[in-house]
Amino acid sequence: MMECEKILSNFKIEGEPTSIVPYGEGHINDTYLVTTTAKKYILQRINNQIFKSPENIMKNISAVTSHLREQIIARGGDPERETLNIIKTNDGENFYMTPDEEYYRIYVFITDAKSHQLVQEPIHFYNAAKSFALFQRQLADFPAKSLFEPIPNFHNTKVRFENLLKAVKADKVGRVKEVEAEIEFAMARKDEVGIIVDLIEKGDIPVRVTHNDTKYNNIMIDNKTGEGICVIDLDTVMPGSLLYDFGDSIRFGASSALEDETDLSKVFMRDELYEIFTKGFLEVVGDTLAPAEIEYMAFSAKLMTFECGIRFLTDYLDGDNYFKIHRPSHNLDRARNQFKLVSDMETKMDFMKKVVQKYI
Ligand code: ADP
Ligand code: GN1
Ligand code: MG
Repeated sequence: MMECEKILSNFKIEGEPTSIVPYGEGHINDTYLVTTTAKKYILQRINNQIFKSPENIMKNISAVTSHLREQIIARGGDPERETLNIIKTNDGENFYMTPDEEYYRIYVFITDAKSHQLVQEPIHFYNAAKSFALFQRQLADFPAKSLFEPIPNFHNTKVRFENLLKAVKADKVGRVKEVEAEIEFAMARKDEVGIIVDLIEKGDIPVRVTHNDTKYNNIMIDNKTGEGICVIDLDTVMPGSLLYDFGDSIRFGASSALEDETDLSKVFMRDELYEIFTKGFLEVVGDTLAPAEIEYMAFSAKLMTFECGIRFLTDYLDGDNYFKIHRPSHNLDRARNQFKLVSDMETKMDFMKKVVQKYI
């Protein structure tokens, strides 16, 4: 608490801090809810093992939120709630670096809204779809080249697959023998890992400014209206494919269970959630899609799920250095869960493609 208070004293926050508590279920940063005598804030320690240049990340977020802010104001929205608002340090910076090089930032806490781990009402997921799609649409005229790439090859599934192979070969912590079935599952799909990156390279799929981490818990759902009020977690905003955002949304939000559910009989894609998300997403960006984007939407859901599965598996084999874990088998449980979803989507690919055709 003392340490946190010292950190807070470097920021231009209103009121005196009354409590600081760990908050949220993100896998990457350390997040705290700060309550002061005046208002609430989100304090985050940026994971600088993963984000090697927090300074550039904050430049990205500052530029992107300024751009969004203008658009929100122009359409008569509330810029305090509909985008992240960075609180400056006393020196006017977007982050504070401690003497031992830890990086902290503060955002205004978005009130009267929550981020959920599971979809409670299908309408919320429809609203999330519209918000994630609007996020992209609003960034269509943002100068993509001005963005720093926070994690190179973030959704390059080919590179992710190569990383898995390297981890298998290295077998750093002796876990390979335990996960032969999962490695086999991944190997059986190796021919698919290049499909989207190759289409981007050929120019068939356009590069846009995308969010790249469109988990359902990265959107704030308004408590009263159920609208997707604000897209949060902007660390990975960078040039990418619209299919990354669509696919990753389905991966997490259309699942019947939490990402780490171990009873795999409970893990499948909820068809009605897939459909309603696709409907909402296409209502907002459908008119901007290239033919290859339309063709590969359904596939992107499967590919993003597969990619996430191999990332969890790779991290398990590497000794759990990347994602936060709360039990030794956590990354393996997550990988198995994602692979179960992949299998389920494979049986539903015709349906998934038909849904895209229905709403385009
Ligand atoms: P991570 O990168 O670790 O996932 P996030 O930026 O997603 O971190 O934050 C973790 C959680 O904190 C979110 O899921 C959400 O519940 C909460 N959160 C983050 N920013 C805000 C905000 N501005 N207002 C309210 N809650 C927030
Ligand atoms: C991480 O930060 P968070 O928890 O929203 C990860 C995503 C993964 C996701 C899996 C920067 O997201 O790429 O899809 O976990 N973020 C980063 O749940 O790697
Ligand atoms: Mg998050």
